[in-house]
Amino acid sequence: MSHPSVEDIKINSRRLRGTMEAGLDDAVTGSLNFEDQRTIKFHGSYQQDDRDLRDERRRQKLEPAHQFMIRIRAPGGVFTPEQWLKLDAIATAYANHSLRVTTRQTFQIHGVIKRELKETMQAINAAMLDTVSACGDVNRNVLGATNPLQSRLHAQVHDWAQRLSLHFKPKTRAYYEVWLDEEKVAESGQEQEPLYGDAYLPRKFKIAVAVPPLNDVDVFANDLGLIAIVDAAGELAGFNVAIGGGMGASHSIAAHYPRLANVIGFVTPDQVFTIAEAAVTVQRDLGDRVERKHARFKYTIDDHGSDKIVAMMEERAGFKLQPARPWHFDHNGDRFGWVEGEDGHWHLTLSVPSGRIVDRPGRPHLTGMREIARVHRGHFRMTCNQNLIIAGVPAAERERIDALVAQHALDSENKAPTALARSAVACVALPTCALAMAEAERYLPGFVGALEPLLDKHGLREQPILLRVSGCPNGCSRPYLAEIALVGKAVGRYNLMLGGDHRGLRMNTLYRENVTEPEILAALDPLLARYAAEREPEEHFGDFLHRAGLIELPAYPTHVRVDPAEAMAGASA
Ligand code: SRM
Ligand code: SF4
Repeated sequence: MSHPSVEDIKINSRRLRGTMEAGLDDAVTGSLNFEDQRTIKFHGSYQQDDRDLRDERRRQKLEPAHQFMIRIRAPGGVFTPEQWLKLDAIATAYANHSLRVTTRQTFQIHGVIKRELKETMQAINAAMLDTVSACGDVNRNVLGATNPLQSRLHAQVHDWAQRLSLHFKPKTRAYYEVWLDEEKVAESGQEQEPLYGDAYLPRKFKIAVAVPPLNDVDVFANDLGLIAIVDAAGELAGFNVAIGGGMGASHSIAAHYPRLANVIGFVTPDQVFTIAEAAVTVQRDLGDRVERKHARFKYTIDDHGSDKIVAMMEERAGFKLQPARPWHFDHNGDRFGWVEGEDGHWHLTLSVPSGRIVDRPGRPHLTGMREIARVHRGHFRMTCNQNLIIAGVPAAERERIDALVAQHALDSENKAPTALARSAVACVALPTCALAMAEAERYLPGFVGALEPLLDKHGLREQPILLRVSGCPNGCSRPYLAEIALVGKAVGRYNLMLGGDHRGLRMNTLYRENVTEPEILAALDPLLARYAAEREPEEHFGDFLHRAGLIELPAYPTHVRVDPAEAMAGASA
């Protein structure tokens, strides 16, 4: 029997209700039916199965070990200590005893069984959090810059992220009925969705707000990027607008490619919602509703031409974009350790290996963060590089936080032997991700360990080289923006991509295809040797590879949409 298309499922879902309530009550299986597995994504959850157990369960003629991943909607990535404690309790009671910071600065929990799914959703709600639109063909978690130095701007940007998230939240009450037992009213299932319409968007849509000089949100990887522009008095003048970023690709299918957003102009703060709505609705109306792999905004833009899309956006918005204003990004990473913010509070950024907060022998990170949340009076900020900031600490409290950090080895990764290890990012991949072709999160420590002797040999221990690992070409760790990236092809085999920059402005390119760890190390050794010997002062690895002519720009049909040199000078591409 063939399954209905996702487009049909959305339209027939009675505004994202489907048959989920009955499915949750069905005790015979740990799974939802095909349609509801698609619909539940809009509620922030994915049905998965433990892939480590898949073969064994098949042998035993058991259904797969079905379980659910839940993703929180947290625009700007800020959590209170009370919320932390509640999430920790949820992860411990219902999930796999870990909290996973994602590359979109929120939390995922894994391993929730169907029988406990509703209880878990209710517990999340009791923490004053929700999971609406964390997944699905709608606007996703809105990213906001986390730079702790700019406390005042951070508050503003966080507010923008919140408001944008709210603005693009679907109007359906499905979430509240299915999970929170909200009473059904006459129009249940027929709510108006003025922004999205009956079939929602063709595909996910992502928005990020960056504050130069840090591009910690990787703004150009988003469907809609907003780059805050500050005037001479330090006030927010508005935003440069960039459209059409996306990392998803397929191995060997040239038509599926990553793309950096192109900057199309500048808007004042009062124009932001209008232009964002114009982008979303143009994509809603023009995006590909037949081939999902070709349905992101980036393809709509490339198929119709950026000029046409911008003209349509301007027409819908009712105003012309101003020319883009100068901006400059220094880098797209996090700065670790304590810094004092403009507001006099202190902020401690901790490097979290692949964002996984869990108790391991000698590194009781989940317990440690629980202890900190019990005494901390500020808040916690998640970064888009899967790290966390204990934010808003009064000077007098630093010692107490430091003691808890040390006691629970929460700074173990801040003290990692190489700068590369501290900033590395890896997606979840196996065992929970259904699309993983190779390990990523579980492989990162081993790979970083294997690279260490090479970095040592060439005196590059403290050189910040950006490494990102993804278990498949979908690019959840934004690997195509890394100086060194491994993109999974099969178990133990990766495409080695090289030459991204450290500002999120240039994509890397394929250097070796389908290689194993020894082959990767053998390929990197001479490049690192030349880099160590020939680099110019302050020159980064990715930039060096290009200057030395050791790699070329990528062969994607559209590749670098923002020329780094122009971007440095503030021009738009
Ligand atoms: Fe992602 C799908 C995990 C950020 C591009 N992503 C998935 C799924 C849900 C697999 C699936 O569809 O069955 C993964 C769940 C794994 C698991 O077990 O948890 C998954 N993506 C993640 C996270 C958790 C990676 C991480 O280690 O942090 C990130 C969650 C973000 C969040 O909180 O919302 C995550 N995913 C990203 C990013 C990075 C970003 O947004 O800045 C990208 C690249 C940007 C983009 O969207 O183009 C990304 N994920 C994808 C794609 C490719 C989409 C495409 O255009 O082709 C897929 C596959 C799909 O949607 O079909 C995907
Ligand atoms: Fe899964 Fe691939 Fe995303 Fe990694 S990049 S989490 S393997 S979909």
